[in-house]
Amino acid sequence: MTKKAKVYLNHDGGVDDLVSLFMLLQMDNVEVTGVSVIPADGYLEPATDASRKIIDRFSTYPVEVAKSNSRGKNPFPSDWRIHSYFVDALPILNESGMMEAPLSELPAHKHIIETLNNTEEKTVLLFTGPLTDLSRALEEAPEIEEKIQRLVWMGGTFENGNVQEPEHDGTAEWNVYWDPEAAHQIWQTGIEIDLVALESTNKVPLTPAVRNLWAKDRNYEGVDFLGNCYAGVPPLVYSETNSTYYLWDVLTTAAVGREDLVTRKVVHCSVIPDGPSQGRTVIDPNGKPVNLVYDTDPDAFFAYLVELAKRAAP
Ligand code: AGV
Ligand code: CA
Repeated sequence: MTKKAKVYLNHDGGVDDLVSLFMLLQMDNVEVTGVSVIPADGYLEPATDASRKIIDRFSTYPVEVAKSNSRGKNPFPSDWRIHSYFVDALPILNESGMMEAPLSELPAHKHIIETLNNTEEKTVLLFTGPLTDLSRALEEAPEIEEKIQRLVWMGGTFENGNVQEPEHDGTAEWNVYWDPEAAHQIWQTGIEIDLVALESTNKVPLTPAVRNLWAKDRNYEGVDFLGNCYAGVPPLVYSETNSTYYLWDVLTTAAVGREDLVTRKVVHCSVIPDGPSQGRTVIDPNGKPVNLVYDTDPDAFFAYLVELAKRAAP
């Protein structure tokens, strides 16, 4: 048997962040070494509680959760952040009335340092929100760079951005925009990055057809959980709006469990740290080489998602 990859997840409490945690826990080729929650696209308390309840309900092994005390430069709209309360309140996560997954006393960035140091092998860092905690961890303990196998990040785009905010030109992706300086900082390191950009996540929108697929299999507890999570967010029907939901983080997470689901190419790029294009990732011959994940096979991806969800609680 091949060895399980050690994966540490830092997420920011959106619906797809929490579904990502759920999926990661079902992968037989992955061991989750720790989880931390940053209050970017969600609120800290419900996102942390929901994470612990997902571990309680759907993990076969113990996983510790840590809260971040990081704050971003450009806050997410509260209309989006509020979704973390919805997932936390789902009956399936509250049936036992308990919350047993251990909560670390350390803030997320210190929890990252501790977990990497306590893990013998190199760790795959999976970030489905901004990079603030990683940037703070490296500032405090630069030596942990050697314990990182690679960073798989949902972030960035070289096409249209998804930030529609005053004083911004719309070229950035939100996870970069929330803390552009953190991303800029990580681009100065030697860490290998798989950048799951909007180019690929645009191919996996939430649609009524996808919802129907999950509804058909709702007799599986895990698939019912998926359907319920995504019942709280708007699908793509006629044309995209500012609130249309994609499976951004879930595709990113799937790319960890099944590398063949996505297509990569190396691009040299940098991050704009301030001004009207802050958070934009740009092609730059003198920039950092990253593995840009720009394409996927949506059918294979959705099939993998359902396969994992069925495994959770048949
Ligand atoms: O830009 C995508 C990132 C992903 O990590 N997040 C959502 C995913 O968790 C921000 C975001 C962009 N558009 C959104 C977002 C929307 N319409 N609703 C909620 N979050
Ligand atoms: Ca996210």
